[in-house]
Amino acid sequence: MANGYSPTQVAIRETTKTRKNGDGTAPGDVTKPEEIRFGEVKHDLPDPETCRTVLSKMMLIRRFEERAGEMYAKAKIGGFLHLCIGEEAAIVGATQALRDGDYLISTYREHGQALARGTHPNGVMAELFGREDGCSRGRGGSMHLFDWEKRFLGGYGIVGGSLPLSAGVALACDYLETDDVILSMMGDGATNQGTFGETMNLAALWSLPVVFVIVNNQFGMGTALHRHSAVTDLSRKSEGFGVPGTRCDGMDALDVHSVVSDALAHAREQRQPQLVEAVTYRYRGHSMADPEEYRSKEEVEEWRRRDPIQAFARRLVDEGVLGQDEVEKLDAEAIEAVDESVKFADKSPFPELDSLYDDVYVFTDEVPAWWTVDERTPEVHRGEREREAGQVPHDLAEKGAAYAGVGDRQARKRRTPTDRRQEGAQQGPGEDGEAAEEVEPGTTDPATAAAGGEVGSAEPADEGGAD
Ligand SMILES: Cc1ncc(C[n+]2csc(CCOP(=O)(O)OP(=O)(O)O)c2C)c(N)n1
Ligand SMILES: [Mg+2]
Repeated sequence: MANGYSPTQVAIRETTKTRKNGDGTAPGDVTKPEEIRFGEVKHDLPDPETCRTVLSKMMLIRRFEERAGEMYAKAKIGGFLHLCIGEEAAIVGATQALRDGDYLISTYREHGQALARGTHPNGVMAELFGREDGCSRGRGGSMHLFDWEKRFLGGYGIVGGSLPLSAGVALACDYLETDDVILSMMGDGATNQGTFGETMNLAALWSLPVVFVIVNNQFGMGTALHRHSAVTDLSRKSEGFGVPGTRCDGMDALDVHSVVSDALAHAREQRQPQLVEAVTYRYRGHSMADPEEYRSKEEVEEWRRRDPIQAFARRLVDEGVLGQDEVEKLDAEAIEAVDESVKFADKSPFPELDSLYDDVYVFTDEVPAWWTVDERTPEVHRGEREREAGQVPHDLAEKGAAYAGVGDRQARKRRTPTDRRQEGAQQGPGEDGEAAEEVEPGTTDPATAAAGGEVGSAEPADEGGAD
């Protein structure tokens, strides 16, 4: 398609063709394929070892994500799951430009970042499974991978929420008089958050060593870029705040690597923040529950033809760096590593219920857990009573608190307003009494029906929720 758009997007453009974006472009000028030069060779190949590393990392991410999707379908993974299939070149190209001492922070779509940075696939898969051997010890799940050794400061569930944190880390790098830099990756949707402007302003004002990378996959959930952002050339969005930006081909790991390397060098040496927009595409839905009604199959197919892994592998074979058999071997190794990670995750135990309050930064009388007292005083010190905190979830479970009996559907049922009314009626004013008898999930009692609800239907929101 001449303009790089699917029929759906063209149709949308037709209905809005008199409208101009805030940057003066028409809504259809979003991708500017001629500027990005998708599919063109822009850089010479690096040395063979680097080529091999880049290709195998992209393959590992692709195979890992495919398998994670399957594991989600088998209910091995709960909560939300956001896959980055299609975005591998943006992720590997950017992270390969980092030094070991640099920091990386990302969004909830961050499995690829963790793997690219070197977190073992076993630890990543175990985290998705919510297991003790996960890289966040099973507490974080898909959206909150973390690996301090690799200086990967995590996924983050709040869109734009990681941006101020990255400015803080950059300030710390300066404060500690290191020449470390932080790479702060976000989605296109995050550029509409207030935190975007606030962070750009402070980063420029305080000359912070941070490089922002926008992984522009062209959608914020089901909303296309030109429908959620007035300025669609996202590399220009930070300029007014004093942070210069550059655009690159997010389907070409070498282009991303080149542009991000320059930005990192500038941030490191000149102590000036930089922004890079990598234009890419996500092949899969926003999360696993996305019916993808906002785009056509043809559009996705069109982007699949620019596949970053296939294109890179083809080039390596064409230029004689790798034989086709070696490409296949690397792919087989990626599959093997992912198979192994699934076995590892399956064997890893769930965290002990007693450890529920470990590492929680809260201290009240009700929740004795991790607290911050002056370690020089004679009172209880951090860690001394942590293990006792396990009694709390047991007590809660005995009282039938919501979620306390993990795995027991009946116990997980939230109490509805009707339940509470029934309890109140049984207890009578000012009396203590046992809770009302539980109503079978899925049954409707007259009072609830009148209020338009169904007793026992309020399961914890999973993928049916808004995310
Ligand atoms: C502050 C906030 N608002 C809304 C949401 C719900 N939400 C989750 S992902 C998302 C879209 C973000 O899109 P983008 O930044 O482009 O990242 P992508 O998912 O494409 O990687 C939204 C609105 C949220 N998590 N946080
Ligand atoms: Mg996006």
